[in-house]
Amino acid sequence: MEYKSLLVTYNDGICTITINREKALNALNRTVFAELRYFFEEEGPQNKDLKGVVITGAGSKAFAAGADIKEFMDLDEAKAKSLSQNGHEVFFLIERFHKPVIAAVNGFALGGGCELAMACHMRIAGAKARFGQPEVNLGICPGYGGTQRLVQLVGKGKALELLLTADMIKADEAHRLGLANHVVEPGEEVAKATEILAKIASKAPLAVAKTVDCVNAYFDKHADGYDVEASTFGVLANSYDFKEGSAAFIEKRAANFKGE
Ligand code: DAK
Repeated sequence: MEYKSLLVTYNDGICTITINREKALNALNRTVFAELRYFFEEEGPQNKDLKGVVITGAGSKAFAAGADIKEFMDLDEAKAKSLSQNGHEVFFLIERFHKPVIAAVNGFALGGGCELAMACHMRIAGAKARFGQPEVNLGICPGYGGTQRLVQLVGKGKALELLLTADMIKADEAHRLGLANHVVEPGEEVAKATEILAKIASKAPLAVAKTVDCVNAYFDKHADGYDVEASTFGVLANSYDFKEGSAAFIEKRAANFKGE
């Protein structure tokens, strides 16, 4: 696919996806959603050399300043619901992706932008990053999972405060609340995310993917996370990588994992 609103680049197996709408503060329009869907449904899964994905925003001002408000003007109830469901599907693809996905939050992450960052497995915030869910200012509620994932990350009380006041918080506060994993100097967000992905890439790939599934099961109301963990443990204990990993430990050498 020829991307129009994303820049997709690869370096040593790590893919960096840059939302490339700097003039609109990287607001998430329909094209961004369609292209994210294509990457996480088609291009990413087909790439056998992929080690992980960083998502960031073009320029130094914004990660993504929200859903594109200019696309909201012609919405009726049915269209808005379907738009929200489409956003949920795309963000589930990210949350359930078989390789780690890290948001490198280089500026404003507001509304849909904060929701995109929260769908990623981790968030690295530049010191100038700002997080917030300002939907109530517009007369709506979050539509891309914000009411669910913010609660998961910061707890109900603080999530409700942020959602109901529409307050924007700084990177340090996001870190203190558990919304950001690390705070780094502005401009260092992608490098820090890449460093973490490179470390994870040295681990057993199947174990990494399945661990994400187990953690996601905790938040799945239809799954028993402990059952999922026990079954997953069984599958992994039967894998080539487990035999290799344990043999490598005993032989005091680096493991040569195959992801099998
Ligand atoms: N959408 C479209 N354009 C945006 C935008 C956005 N979210 N945010 C900024 N821009 C555009 C501005 O219109 C402006 O464009 P021009 O006027 O130059 O053409 C350009 O980016 C630069 O913005 P500013 O001039 O405003 O820049 P400032 O530095 O003065 O202010 C700011 C930066 C981030 C504080 C400000 O831009 C701002 O407040 N932006 C809006 C933040 C916001 O409210 N975001 C939306 C959150 S609500 C749903 C699904 C999802 C959602 C809702 C419903 N359904 C399925 C129905 C989620 C909604 C949201 O994300």
